[in-house]
Amino acid sequence: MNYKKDEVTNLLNTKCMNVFGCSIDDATEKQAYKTLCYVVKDLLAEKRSKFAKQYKEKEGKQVYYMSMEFLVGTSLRNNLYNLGMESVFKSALKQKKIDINSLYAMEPDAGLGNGGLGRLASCYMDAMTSLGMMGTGFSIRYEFGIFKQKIVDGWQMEFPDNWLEMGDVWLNRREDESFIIKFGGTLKEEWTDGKLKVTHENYQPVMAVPYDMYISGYDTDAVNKLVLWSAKSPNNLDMTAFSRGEYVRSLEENTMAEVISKILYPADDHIEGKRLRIKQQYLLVSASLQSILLKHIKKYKTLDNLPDKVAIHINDTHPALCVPELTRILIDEYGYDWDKAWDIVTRTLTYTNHTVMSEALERWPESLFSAELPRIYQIVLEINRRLVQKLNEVYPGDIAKIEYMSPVAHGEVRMANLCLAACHKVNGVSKLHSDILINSIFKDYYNIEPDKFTNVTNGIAYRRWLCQSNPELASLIKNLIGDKFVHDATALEGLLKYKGDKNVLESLQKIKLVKKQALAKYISHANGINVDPSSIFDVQIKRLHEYKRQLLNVLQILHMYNVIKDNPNADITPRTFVFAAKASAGYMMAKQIIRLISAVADLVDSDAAVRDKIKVVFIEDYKVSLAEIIIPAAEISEQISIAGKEASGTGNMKLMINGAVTLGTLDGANVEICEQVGKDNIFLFGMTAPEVEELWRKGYNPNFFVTPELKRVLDMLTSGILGTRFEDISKSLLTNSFGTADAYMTIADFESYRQAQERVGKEYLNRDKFTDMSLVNIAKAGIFSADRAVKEYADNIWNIKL
Ligand code: 6GP
Repeated sequence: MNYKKDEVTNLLNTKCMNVFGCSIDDATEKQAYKTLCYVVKDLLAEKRSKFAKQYKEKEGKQVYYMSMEFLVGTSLRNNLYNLGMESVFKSALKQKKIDINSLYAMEPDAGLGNGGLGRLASCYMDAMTSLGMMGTGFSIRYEFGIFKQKIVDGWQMEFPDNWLEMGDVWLNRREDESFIIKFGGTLKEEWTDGKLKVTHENYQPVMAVPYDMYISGYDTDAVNKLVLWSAKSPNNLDMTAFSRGEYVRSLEENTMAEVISKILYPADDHIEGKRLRIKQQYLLVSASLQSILLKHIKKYKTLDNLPDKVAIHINDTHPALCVPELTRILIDEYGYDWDKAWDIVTRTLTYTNHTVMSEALERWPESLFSAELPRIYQIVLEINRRLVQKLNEVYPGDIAKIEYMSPVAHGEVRMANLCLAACHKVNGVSKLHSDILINSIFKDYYNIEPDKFTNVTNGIAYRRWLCQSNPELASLIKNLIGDKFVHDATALEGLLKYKGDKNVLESLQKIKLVKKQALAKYISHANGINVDPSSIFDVQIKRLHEYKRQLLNVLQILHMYNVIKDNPNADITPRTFVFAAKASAGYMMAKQIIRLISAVADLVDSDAAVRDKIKVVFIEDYKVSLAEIIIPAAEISEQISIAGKEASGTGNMKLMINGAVTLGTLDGANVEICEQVGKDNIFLFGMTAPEVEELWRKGYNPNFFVTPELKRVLDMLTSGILGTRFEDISKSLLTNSFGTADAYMTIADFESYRQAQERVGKEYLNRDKFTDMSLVNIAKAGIFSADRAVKEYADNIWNIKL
């Protein structure tokens, strides 16, 4: 958008006067921040209205992206950047003696997600918008997003994240577009004219109120919306009840309804089968579908063409209730018969799986499901009945297989099977992951409908992760290869011609140093620890989960500690190990691992012989805005999950595009990163996914893999040297019975990891060679852009022409 400085000043003044009754000169910092956000929101609203009008006339197909999570992070800088107005606002504010950076710093992260899948959803909203697509995200307006983490004496403590206080500036409430959602109750069945009519009675109504958040894209006419539903009681204050003394009870009912959208469940890659969670899921699904269909019918006067005009995407199984709910609405509210309704449902819905971890495969006890959602349950049973009938023809008599594939079996409703039965496209999120899906957990479905399955390797909103988080690097790249890469990430390959160019390598090193200094400053402020910016910054930042193997990293650090203790003059390249990770609140082993990291940090720091060679830092409260500080400073990107378990990873891509070299297993998208950069530009170690499988088959006994060095490290866990004795961790690695010891094969991969870490230390000494590796990583990161991924979704999954 083209605005001059004076015009921007005018906008700010007028808005400030309207909202706060003073000019921007007299505003407090908080008022200035809110004014700026409101002005930006108005600009987006104006663009949105033009875009929506154009799109309506075109009658183009649109995407609805249903996700229980969107990890938005901050929006202000991103919106200004996307509108191309950062510098004009900066100078207008500067004239008023306001530093735009201090306003940026006031914005809380919208942390409406746990990690991978939620951040991916936000990256895809950015890409859909930048590509000019009409894409709407649907989720929940959690009053409290992902908890704030503090580490107290090594323990993770969780505190509520009251993000709305400053974050609600971006939201537009649209009360008049609310919908009623029905929970519980009973069903009345009547046959009239040979047709069964089901009426849902005695239910508890909850109102779903939408809040819109605009999503901007880079250099595009499009502005999209993220619609967040909030639960509200539909009962107004009942004065009769009040006079009967039942006021408190009626208020209690209100509160119960409103609890639904209070808080994000803080668990990723595993489920919590709680009543409130299923209510959240149904609120999201039912409200969104009612709104989509109402809009569609207004425009086209029919729902027959829904699959031609609308793609509804199910982001992991959390919104899988879309399957029965869409069927229900078509039948109960729009009078379709089963076959026609099911045809529309199956041609409209698509599904992405984000994990193979069995504890994440959502299942609900039938008793809970049927009590909360009686009509939906009835529909699920009918879907199941018809499916089983069909499967009996394909696999006659193979009861075990049919049961395995059924949405309802053994007293449970299984959400993944519901998606597999209904969605016309199903995808994994990296080549390896998609292969694992069709060769193992979804194999039986794949065998009957192979064309349904496809892969879209994840991608990132690289303009946020490179251009905005690391403007220094972006500007160097622009100077070298021009600015085509800002639109088309594959243009980054142009950097390859600077391989071995001394000047360029020096500039890259200088920029890395600046970003490392910035992170060092943050660490000194946040942790009170001084780290040396000339040491290697070795970074593992992601959720804490055993399969991600932060533990492997820590064990190797203890080994380095021993090497230095044995020989204080050992040739060890100084290293700063940075961790940041939230553990799901009830995940005890993950919390123990955080405690171990803190204990190792203390041990290393308390030892004069070691502290100059290694530092261990656990930065609290990992979130999008913190990642934006850590990632540009990273030199080694730890992606060390047990092969076969990390579906893709996206941090690996963000780190790569900022020049960090991956130290990783051949897992998830690491495989494709390796394909891109070649084996010389990545530090690989460990077993491959088939080797892991093979070892399980043969029978894995970790004790056979314990080397003398590792034995020494493992003994330290329980010797008391760490202050605390980490018996649980030690046991989980070595002595669990029933063959479950070391379920993530940390011990089997240790030696190979140790050697890889040794290589890292050595190769870093040749700074130009290492920087060359870094350059290749930046140059080859283009394929991992969300623009590419979303184009693939449009082509292969949503059937949308761009
Ligand atoms: C994550 C996967 O663990 C990660 O590998 C992937 O990159 C990301 O999804 C995006 O695809 N999974 C989740 O966040 C999750 O909750 C149920 O899966």
